[in-house]
Amino acid sequence: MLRPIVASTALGAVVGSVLAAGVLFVRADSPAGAVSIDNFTFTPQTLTVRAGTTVTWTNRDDIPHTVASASNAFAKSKALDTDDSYSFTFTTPGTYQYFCYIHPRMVGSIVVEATTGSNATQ
Ligand SMILES: [Cu+2]
Repeated sequence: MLRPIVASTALGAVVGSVLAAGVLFVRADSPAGAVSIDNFTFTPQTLTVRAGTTVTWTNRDDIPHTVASASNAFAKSKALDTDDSYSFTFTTPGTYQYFCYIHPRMVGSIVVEATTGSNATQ
């Protein structure tokens, strides 16, 4: 009767280490950018990243905010409560203006630069 339990525990350990390896791979391979939302302001207001970067917005304000592309380049976030975050991976070079659709005067932009091959700095 113990055998299935042991087998399932072993499988759990294998799946766990595969997931851990996956996280390490993603971290090493895809750069990250961060924008914080505080006091009705996106900071930095303009963030420059390389193509392939995952940008994460985190709401540090005590009221909900959102992130929406001015040109519908990416799906808009839901309303982010305090400490909620929203991420999008920018793969195409360009300038992406965005705003908070609850407070449309809150604007920011992400500038995505082309990767320059193997000499690109990490
Ligand atoms: Cu807002």
